[in-house]
Amino acid sequence: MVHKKKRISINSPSLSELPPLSLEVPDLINDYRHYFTYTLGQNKYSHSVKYFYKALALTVRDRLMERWKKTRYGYIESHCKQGYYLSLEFLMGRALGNAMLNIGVTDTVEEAMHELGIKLEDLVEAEVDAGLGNGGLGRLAACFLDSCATLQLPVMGYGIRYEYGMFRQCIVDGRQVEEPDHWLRDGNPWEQERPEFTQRVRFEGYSEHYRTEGGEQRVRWVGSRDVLAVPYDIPIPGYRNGTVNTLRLWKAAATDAFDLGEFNAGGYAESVATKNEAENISMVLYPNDASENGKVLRLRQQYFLASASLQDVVERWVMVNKGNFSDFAVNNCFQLNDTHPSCAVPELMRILMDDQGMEWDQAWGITCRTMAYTNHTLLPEALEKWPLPLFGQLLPRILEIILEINARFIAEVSSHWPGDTDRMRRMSIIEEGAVPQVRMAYLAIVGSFSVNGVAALHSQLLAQGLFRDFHELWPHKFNNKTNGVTPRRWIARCNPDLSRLVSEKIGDGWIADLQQINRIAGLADDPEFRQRWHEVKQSNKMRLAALVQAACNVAFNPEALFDVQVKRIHEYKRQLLNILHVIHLYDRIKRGDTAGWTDRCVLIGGKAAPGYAMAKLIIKLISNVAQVVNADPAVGDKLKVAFLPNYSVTAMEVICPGTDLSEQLSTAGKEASGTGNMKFMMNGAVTIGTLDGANIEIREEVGEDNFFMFGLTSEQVDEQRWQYDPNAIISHDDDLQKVMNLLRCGHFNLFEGGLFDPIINAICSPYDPWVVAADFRSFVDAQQRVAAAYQDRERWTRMSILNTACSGKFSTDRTISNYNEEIWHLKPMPIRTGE
Ligand code: 26Q
Repeated sequence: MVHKKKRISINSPSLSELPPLSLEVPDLINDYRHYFTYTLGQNKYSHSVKYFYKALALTVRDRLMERWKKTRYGYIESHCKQGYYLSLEFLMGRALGNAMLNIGVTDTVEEAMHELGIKLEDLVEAEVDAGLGNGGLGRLAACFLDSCATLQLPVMGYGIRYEYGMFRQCIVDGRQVEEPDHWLRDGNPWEQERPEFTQRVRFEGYSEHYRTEGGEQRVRWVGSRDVLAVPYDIPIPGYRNGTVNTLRLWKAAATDAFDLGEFNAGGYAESVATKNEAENISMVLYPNDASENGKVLRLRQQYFLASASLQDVVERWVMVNKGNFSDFAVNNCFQLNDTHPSCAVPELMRILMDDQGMEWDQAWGITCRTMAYTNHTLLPEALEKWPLPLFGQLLPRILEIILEINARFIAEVSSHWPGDTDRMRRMSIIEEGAVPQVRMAYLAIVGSFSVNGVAALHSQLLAQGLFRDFHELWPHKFNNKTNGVTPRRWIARCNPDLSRLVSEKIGDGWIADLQQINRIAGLADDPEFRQRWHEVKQSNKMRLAALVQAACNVAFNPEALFDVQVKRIHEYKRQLLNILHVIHLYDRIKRGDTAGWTDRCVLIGGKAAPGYAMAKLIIKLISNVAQVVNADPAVGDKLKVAFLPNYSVTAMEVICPGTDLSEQLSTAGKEASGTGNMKFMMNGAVTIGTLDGANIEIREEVGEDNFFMFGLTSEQVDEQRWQYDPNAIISHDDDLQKVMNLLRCGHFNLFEGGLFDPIINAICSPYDPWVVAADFRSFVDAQQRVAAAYQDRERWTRMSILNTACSGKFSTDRTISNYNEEIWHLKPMPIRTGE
């Protein structure tokens, strides 16, 4: 099972030295045939598209392999500083199209397939998404890897190889039903198992203090139940630069059968059955995008990732540096994607002290010089906490280290603010209470040299609110890194027509340097360019309309305004506000108030956490409203509404190019950044949005004339709270009153009385944290301005062009350059090509 110890020494440097593989059509065809026939055992009677896809994936993968090897050699031989992105989620989506784009073989492969009578697009469509993430945080990790490889930075991703990714969402009778996503069923051609780098991760047991033969005090973790972590490596190609970085995903495996007996007095079969307990760790991704506290399996996952990854890095370090750690901190940096991997802080302490024999002070000096923490939420209820007793049961040695970190930290607070016991209580990593809790964010802050938010407003609110005390103590740790998205997947790959048009005018330098796309701003007033821009948008809208027709059986007319909101379903994201506006439009049509009407197609999509009842009810309301609106002949083409099931990375690749209006409606001060907003902007959608997260920076870049802003500011939201009276707002607003009446009278739930009462009550509650009613008027007015703007096609097209033109800031290449210049300090590592 574990081949780790068995090594043979073969001195044959030429063994792995081969000439680079050809990218010419005939050679691609040859390799394709070889895989199809010999590796996959297919023949002329084969019909399953899966094999046709797989043969191509293997052909393309071969072209990554030599670059991958060269990249690895480059990093090893230069002894350069390396970065590690630790994340419980990597929402990669499909790999084939992206790999072909990045190594520059799309056209030749298309030609090769054409000669074989195969349509490339059919094969690309046969790939399943790697959906190892919930939403923004997971997709950000995937975009970051693309940019690190494109900037040739030595960064490795570390994550978990979940057997089941994000659930598949079906809509049955208007309600969400979850189905398991067994994405590995047909194998994964992009992964390479590397059992020789297997690590052992401990759980349970207890810690034992002992003296070494030399008389030193040491600690060891004994009586533990261990789990093996087996790495699977996935290649991450940079954009046309020869670099191929690595994403290493860990799979949990039971230690071999002999060990099982030790814990199990029962029989052999029972013993083997306990393998499940170990292997469960990497079985399934938790589908909550706000923490669901207290699930021990989740904590197992988190420690499993942190421990396996750190042991892996330290093992490589020891191999090369022979146990000399003096340069470890200058040569390694770990970026923690939220608090989920923050066990990395005490785990590195444990490895350095217990395994490597270091003293506390030296280990601590190394740890808090190598860890950096990114926060992704402002909602206090989403801050991760673990009950101390549970923590101590599962990870006794780790808790012991956390308590020591905390004791030393509290001493520091006390010397900084003598006698301020209230502050000590507030800042303690351990929250007091009937059941004390470990505050993971505080652990991450104390153990890191950098703490960042993900948009300007978010970082500012962190420093003034959630982490105020820490900001006062260590202002130098706090910084902002505004999010981005990769322009390779989110323009070049998903919008080929737009890419061609842009490249025809300004060349294709924008793909690796998105600031260049600003050069098309000068063409916004060129009638011919505008016409072509409009034609591209229309053809992308037809593609989206086809998707909606197939998935929802609703006919979207491409002449209408395509109004889209896709993201996780959450009260703070206010899909409710969107549907209230839809009901308002429906009401206007029924009243005959349609002078100067703009036809509109509203698309809403996103998954609800399976246990989040309110979010699920919002999906049901959207579905019911859609049904009533779409079936009403009096509405006709004026308004169409659809809920798109199973929103995913791949769906977004069709959605964002075909969108006119991007809905970014979060209550101000609640959305840390948002990244869907950036994908829409890049593809020429205009935003209607609140002053929240990165919306603020989007508006700054594109100018207020090309952005539809509405709603309260985050300060106003906070002030409102004390005097918030939604019922007064409703009674003073005829439009809102009519909407509420339609909801109350059961117009959208004729046979299920009271179904939407929880929603009605939430809107009418003076304690509604999301102040939906407060922003209704402002939202409807902004939508009216949108409708008027859309009627002026020239004006709208100009706005659309300017949105794309001004999106340069939101490339993850910029984000990653900021991380590197201000946090990581890694040197780009060019790859020697042409050897
Ligand atoms: C934690 C503990 C237990 C179970 C689940 C979780 C968990 C899982 C995922 C908690 C949070 C998440 C995901 C959060 C997320 O996606 N946040 C989003 O991050 C984006 C990238 O920075 C931002 O753009 C969004 O504003 C933010 O909501």
